Amino acid sequence: MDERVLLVGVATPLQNSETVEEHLEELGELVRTLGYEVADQFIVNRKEISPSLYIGKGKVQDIKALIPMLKLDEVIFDDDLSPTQSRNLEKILSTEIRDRSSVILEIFARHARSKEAKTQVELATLEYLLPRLTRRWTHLERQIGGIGVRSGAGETQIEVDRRLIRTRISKLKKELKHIDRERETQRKGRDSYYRVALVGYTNAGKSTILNLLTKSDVLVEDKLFATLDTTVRQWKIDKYHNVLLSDTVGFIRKLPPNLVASFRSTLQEARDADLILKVIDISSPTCMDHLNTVNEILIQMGLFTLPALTIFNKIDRMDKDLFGLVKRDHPDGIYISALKHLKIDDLRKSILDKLRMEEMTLNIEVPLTNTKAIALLRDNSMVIEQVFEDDTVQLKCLCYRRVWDWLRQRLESEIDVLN
Ligand SMILES: Nc1nc2c(ncn2[C@@H]2O[C@H](COP(=O)(O)OP(=O)(O)OP(=O)(O)O)[C@@H](O)[C@H]2O)c(=O)[nH]1
Ligand SMILES: [Mg+2]
Repeated sequence: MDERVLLVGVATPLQNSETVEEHLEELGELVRTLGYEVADQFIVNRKEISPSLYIGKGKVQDIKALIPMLKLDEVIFDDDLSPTQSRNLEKILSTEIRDRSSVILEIFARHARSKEAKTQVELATLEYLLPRLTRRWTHLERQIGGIGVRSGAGETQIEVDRRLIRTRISKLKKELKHIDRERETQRKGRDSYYRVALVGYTNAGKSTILNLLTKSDVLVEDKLFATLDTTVRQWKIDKYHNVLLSDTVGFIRKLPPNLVASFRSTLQEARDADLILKVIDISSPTCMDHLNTVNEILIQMGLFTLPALTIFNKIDRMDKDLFGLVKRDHPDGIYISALKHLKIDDLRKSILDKLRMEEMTLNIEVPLTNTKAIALLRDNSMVIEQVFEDDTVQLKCLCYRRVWDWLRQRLESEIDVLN
């Protein structure tokens, strides 16, 4: 039978109960992604967070009374609990206590397919568990079963477990470095492409857009964190340009920080991008919060200043009033439906406009005997015209500025570069 859970959120002077309700709604989605059943929600009003119990003693007793009544298997808090808070709560409630981070970690673990994703999730899970070993973690322990850690055991055992975990963490970090180097090698040779990265909230439609534009078949599902690995595909955006489009792991508010850190290399594709496409699901009533979260994570990753376009997807099922509001604040946004193929040409044209800003047209004359220079130009730019004269060829090429810096140096040793 499905596990039955109670979701708990805390409204404070800084966070009103309406916001908390929305956050619990989302936590509910996360929990359902794991196949659990949400029995009820519980919102507590507090002036400040209690360091020992997170919420007040009286409310803890109220929750305790609900456990047999609602036949609860778990109580899940929307915010991260400190190791002390979760330990104390577990003692009083004698049931499994979790927080949003541990739910997200479990989803990631279930959806991880590649070795890289698995390694990243295991690392994030162990870092999350390390300070919290004094309790039982039925679900997360299953994920890391391999190393024989028994949390919730006696003090000496915990010391042993901590050591095991630390050793494992450094091993995983080494493995990730290794995978990172391999990825670096793959990335070489992609320099002469314009690189576009899809980023955005989970379930916004990133993979759907990639599939539509590049005629691929990346997994698309109406569930959170369907994609964990990065996919890069070529897209012929017009007659002259092939763009590299990448799709990667989605974001969500309150994403565990060590998860973001572990997925650094997966997100590397976005780091190397010439253009970021922020994909927002405009059919969600909280789409503006999603945009804020996306921006915050981009700031954390140091990517906020990269050229970007904001794409509002799913216009086929949006609320007309919300559309008016969003459009007023984001007149430059691109409004599409990837599923219904609406306004996709707007998206293509906007990307092309950005691309052209990074591109220059070169006219270069090369002696026909200089095959090396001709090959350099052909490999690193797009030759759109060639006029042969007696013993030279006049090439008209399109080249990205960042490529030209490098190409120019290479060419200078071969020929006189005029412009
Ligand atoms: N109505 C509607 N649904 C869409 C649209 N685009 C995508 N979807 C649906 O939204 C759900 C999520 O789409 P994905 O492409 O998997 O989303 P994603 O951003 O890749 O999600 P993650 O990989 O989980 O981060 C799927 O059920 C899609 O069919 C759209 O334009 N309109
Ligand atoms: Mg996806």
